[in-house]
Amino acid sequence: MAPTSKSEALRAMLNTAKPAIAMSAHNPLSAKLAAEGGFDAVWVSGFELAASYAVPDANILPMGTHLEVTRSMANIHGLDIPLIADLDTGFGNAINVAYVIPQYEAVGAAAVVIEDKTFPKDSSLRTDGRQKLVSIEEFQGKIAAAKAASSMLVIARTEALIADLGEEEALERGMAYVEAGADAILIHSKKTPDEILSFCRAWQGQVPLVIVPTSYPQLSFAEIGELNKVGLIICGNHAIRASVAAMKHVFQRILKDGGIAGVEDEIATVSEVFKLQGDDWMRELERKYLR
Ligand code: SPV
Ligand code: MG
Repeated sequence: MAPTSKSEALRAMLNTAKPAIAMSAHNPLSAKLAAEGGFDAVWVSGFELAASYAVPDANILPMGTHLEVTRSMANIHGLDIPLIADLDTGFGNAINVAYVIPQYEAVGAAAVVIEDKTFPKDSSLRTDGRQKLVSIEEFQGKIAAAKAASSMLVIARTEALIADLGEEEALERGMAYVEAGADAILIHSKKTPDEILSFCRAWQGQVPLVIVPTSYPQLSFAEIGELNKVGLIICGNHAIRASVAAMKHVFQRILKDGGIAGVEDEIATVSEVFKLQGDDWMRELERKYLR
């Protein structure tokens, strides 16, 4: 699929009565597992990628690392799932955004998310994190620069609730970002569901909302659909957290057992991994071309 058709496919999925579900990924393998698992889209998560390098999610990794993993996901043979790239703050100001956005479209992203924090950012989920926002006008400039630079969906993310600025400020920012051309508004929150429920009910903007329910996991997808405001739900970090839990368990068990036999039934088989590596396609190539 050409980038434009991928973004159009994603746009068509943003149905507020039945929100699309994106799964996070930190490498092509996790993206492939998300696609094969039935998710509508892949969230190329900055948090997951940073965690996979064992560094904080605070613009420690260079933009090129995130761009390269996005490219690698888009190039998985036979995989055609929209990629939503988490661009943090856009790696600088509106000028940086103008340079960065076409590069993401060129590697095959369908959408980008840009957040209204200052660069360098800090993780929204971090207790006592450094949550400072740029002005509404400055962020409108970044959205306009992003929109002008590609045909991808531009999702504007406000961190007003994360920065404890209150619902009124969050609503004002959301509306201002729609005015600047945003295709959807990601409203992030790390409190009980009440904060996000109240925001969603108050939202009168003409574009769908996007949420990342990490901190209020009790809210089901069906309940979110009933609000009729959210077009996309992002499972923000479940690939990396699942991997960490599984690896810890297996590593501990191997040392405790003094051998690898005990975990055999708990881990993927080698042939399953071959399959994920696209072994079927390589066999086809071997048959066709190796002489
Ligand atoms: C990410 O997954 O990188 C996100 C979501 O931006 S959060 O970590 O909740 O900020
Ligand atoms: Mg992020």
